[in-house]
Amino acid sequence: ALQQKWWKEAVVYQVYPRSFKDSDGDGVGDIKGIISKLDYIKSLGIDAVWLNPIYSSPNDDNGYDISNYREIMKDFGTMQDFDLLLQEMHKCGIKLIMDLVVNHSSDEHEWFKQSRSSRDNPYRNYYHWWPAEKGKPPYRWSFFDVNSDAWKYDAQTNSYYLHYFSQKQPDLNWENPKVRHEVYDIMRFWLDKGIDGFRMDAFQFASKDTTWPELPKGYEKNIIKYYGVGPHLHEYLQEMNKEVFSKYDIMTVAEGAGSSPEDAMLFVDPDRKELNMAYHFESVDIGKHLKDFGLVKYKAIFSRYDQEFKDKGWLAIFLANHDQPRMVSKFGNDTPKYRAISSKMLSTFIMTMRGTPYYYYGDELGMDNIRFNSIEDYKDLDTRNRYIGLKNKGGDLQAFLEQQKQTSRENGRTPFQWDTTQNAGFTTGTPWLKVNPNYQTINAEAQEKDPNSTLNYFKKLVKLRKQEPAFVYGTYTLLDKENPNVYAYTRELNGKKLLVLLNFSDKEATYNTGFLTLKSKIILGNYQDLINTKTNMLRPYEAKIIELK
Ligand code: TEU
Repeated sequence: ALQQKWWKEAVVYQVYPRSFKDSDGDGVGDIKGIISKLDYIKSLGIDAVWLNPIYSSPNDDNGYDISNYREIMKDFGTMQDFDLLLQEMHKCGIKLIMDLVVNHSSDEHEWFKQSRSSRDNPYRNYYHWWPAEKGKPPYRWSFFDVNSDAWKYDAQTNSYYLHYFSQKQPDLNWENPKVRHEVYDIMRFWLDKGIDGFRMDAFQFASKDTTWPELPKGYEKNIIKYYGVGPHLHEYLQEMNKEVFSKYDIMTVAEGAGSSPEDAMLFVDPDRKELNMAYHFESVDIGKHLKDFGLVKYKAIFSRYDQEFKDKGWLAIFLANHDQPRMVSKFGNDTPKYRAISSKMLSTFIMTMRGTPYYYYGDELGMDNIRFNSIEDYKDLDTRNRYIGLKNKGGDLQAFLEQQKQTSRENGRTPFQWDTTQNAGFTTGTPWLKVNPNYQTINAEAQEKDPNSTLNYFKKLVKLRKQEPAFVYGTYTLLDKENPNVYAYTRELNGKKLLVLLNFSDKEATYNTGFLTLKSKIILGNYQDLINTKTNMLRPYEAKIIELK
């Protein structure tokens, strides 16, 4: 039987601090802003908040480039603000999960400044260097580099340094025990303040084959296979567990966990003493929209992972985060007619699957993609650098911008829509990123008053999950596997059997689960009238949770 743990029973709400609430009118969200909205966060009924990085950073990649791991970013406030936030959250019974970004630091971190200054500097081996007299290093692909080249020439020591992400995010050398112990110290610094866990950013990439072999042509199309789970990764995680995690009652989650359910298990098998749970990218790396990818294949991904995890280990369930477009725009339907109903259907999915739900701020309102028209609107280096790269190659910029309207991760980073006042109540100044003009209709204030809003529906789902252990620990069984429109499954624990029916299409859809449900009780549904009009039929984007008798 699965072990009971608080982090398996928790619902995690992700706050993107830059865009949540600005308290001082500089257009950037901050810690005081979050504190001022703790009542709202508490009203959701969630258990834990995962906060994206709030450490000092020149913000090349919105805080994922850290220049001091023990300081708070000026835009976000002070260490005093942070201590207050943690204290106030704990008073409300909410736990705080911090982002730990240690595959790389900022190039403005003191370690890197030292490291690049001379070849014999004591910090030289904190990063990966390749002396230029050996020629060009074997090609390494980079996520954010304009030329997709992860080696950057640095004239000061006539050497190249490695950066899987941007030029301002040099990769730390995890083979160096000094680096590892510096990181453990940083982790203790935050854990001793009383935080409740870490999300391990890009950590699957931390270990590299430092003999730098040539990789096969086109390997970047399968990047996780080549960059994820390097030769010593699991040794590092075990050491980290022994040195740090085992001494605290916390939760840890791997962002990315190799390229298969078997890979993922190795991160979280409790016997191995590494991390608590993992989230994989297979179910989000499906291209532009789920309807093009196909529901049958999509269901198969979740079912395959669940199969591997049925007896041990634990996964996170998510449809969106700050690296993704908005959930409803990618997996649902954000036209006015279906936006709310399909948002509710997707929330039903996240909250009834096996795994800890990670729910992204604003999805409870059904916030959708902003779809910027111009490159000037984008602030994200991901979109901007790819645009420049394409421009240099003479590529089709118009087509690129069109595609970004659907896929850019900045679609998911627009300011939270609080009310109908200026800038949706996010800031009194000029917001760092445009506010979605639909805030006049989509905002928290209006939805709090409307009993049928996506917000109130989400709260019901959270309550239901908290009341019903079958949603946490119950076995998952996929039904009607080949159905291209309906995702149907049961969750079952100690004789209690819950049936979840989700119509992912904009048409009426039939299903065949093999159960007679006419007499069963519908516990929750996203349509106002819960009556079954026709048997074995769901209305467009309908979601139902039924207790089978
Ligand atoms: O993302 C790591 C990651 O693996 C990326 O591939 C991610 O899928 C990509 O950014 C999508 O465009 C983490 C953070 O979540 C991301 O925000 C950071 O930019 C990145 O690390 C570098 O720290």
